[in-house]
Amino acid sequence: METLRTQVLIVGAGPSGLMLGQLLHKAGIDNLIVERQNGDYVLGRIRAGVLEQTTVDLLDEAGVGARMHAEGLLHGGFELAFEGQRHRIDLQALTAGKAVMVYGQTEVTRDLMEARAAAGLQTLYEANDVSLQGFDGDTPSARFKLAGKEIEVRCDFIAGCDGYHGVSRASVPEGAIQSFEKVYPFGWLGLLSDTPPVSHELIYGRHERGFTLCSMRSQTRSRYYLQVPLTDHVGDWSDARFWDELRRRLDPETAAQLVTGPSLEKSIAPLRSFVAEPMRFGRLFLAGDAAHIVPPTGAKGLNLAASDVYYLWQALSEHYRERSRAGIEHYSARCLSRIWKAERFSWWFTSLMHNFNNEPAIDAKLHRSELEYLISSPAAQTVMAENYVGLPW
Ligand code: RFL
Ligand code: PHB
Repeated sequence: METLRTQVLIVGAGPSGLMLGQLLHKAGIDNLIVERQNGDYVLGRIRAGVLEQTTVDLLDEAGVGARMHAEGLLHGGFELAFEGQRHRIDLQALTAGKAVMVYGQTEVTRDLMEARAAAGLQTLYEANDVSLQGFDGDTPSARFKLAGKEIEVRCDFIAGCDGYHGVSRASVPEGAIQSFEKVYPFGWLGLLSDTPPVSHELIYGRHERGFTLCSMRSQTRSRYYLQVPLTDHVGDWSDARFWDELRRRLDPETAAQLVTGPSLEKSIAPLRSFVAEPMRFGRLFLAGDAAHIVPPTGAKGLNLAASDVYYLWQALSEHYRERSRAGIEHYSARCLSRIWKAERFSWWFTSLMHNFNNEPAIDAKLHRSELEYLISSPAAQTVMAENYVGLPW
């Protein structure tokens, strides 16, 4: 067995792991990433599209912001659509000038991967059977197989950035962790196409046939989502069926603007609210989707991953710089305070905009009334805008 040594071992080369690796490197802290998949697979997952200002700032801090600023689209508002009408939520006016950045997770990941390679930092891709040991004591380590070879990595800390299905959370003894979970009775069918977006801002739509989201990756690339039953498969949805269904759920004016084309990607994602507490077990930290999931309606998942990474980077920097344990001790509570607020917002926005099967008639009436209140009340819109642009760290 080959033995390697690093200060921080990061499990998972998604956005959380790559962001953390870059920030630790800038702080002079040695790190190694182990990833189960290959790099192309990680880049092939089409996910988030909306970055909060604080996430943009963190990517700048990590030294990977240049292409994002050149190619990303700043959005000062979005639209809510229901009953054939669109209503703008003016984020900038409601939050004293804040906006969000539309820049795909794929691009964030690519920028981070390139920066990591340029800095000569090591990522071990296609690592199999990763197992974690000793994190409850002073000598944590990980073992895995790489091209048939057994490898052990000894480290000071392990950062579990390996997503919802990763090994890190699963390595924690059952009695030490508590999970809170809600699974929604529908999924999102996403379609990516090289067609101009139907509108210059995002449109979140409530419709009796189900929720729709019109989003984008650039002026020439669109991303659309449809609420679908959990029993549906991607194979059930030809491109033509997708576009027909989307058109039916849009107001006539928007539907008339829709430009369709062949899909580059189509996938169905289930919707879930999930939090695991606490987020630190001795020398093992969980960050990003490894510790929590939000339904995508509020665009919070990647942004929460960024705030976890920020707190962890601060905690580890303090430890190595000042031998202080304060950041490490407070890591979990700091993260969870922000996470629960984003969980609340994502659950609320999801409940408001989706069609729940067998929903009692009164619930549908209450949702409609809430939407009407929202579009008529600057106070209610301010609450929504403050959450959408992102709560402070
Ligand atoms: P990831 O991206 O899942 O990466 C985890 C990595 O760990 C690897 N891994 C392992 N490696 C080694 N050993 C093991 N045993 C391993 N097990 C797993 C995996 O291969 C993977 O590479 O988690 P991370 O880095 O925490 O990032 C989280 C984000 O990906 C996620 O929160 C967002 O995509 C959520 N999300 C959105 N977030 C936003 O902020 N704004 C959005 O607009 C937004 N839209 C979305 C979304 C997620 C979606 N889906 C499909 C879930 C839209 C959708 C449709
Ligand atoms: C996306 O563009 O993928 C996207 C945008 C906003 C969301 C969720 C996903 O709320």
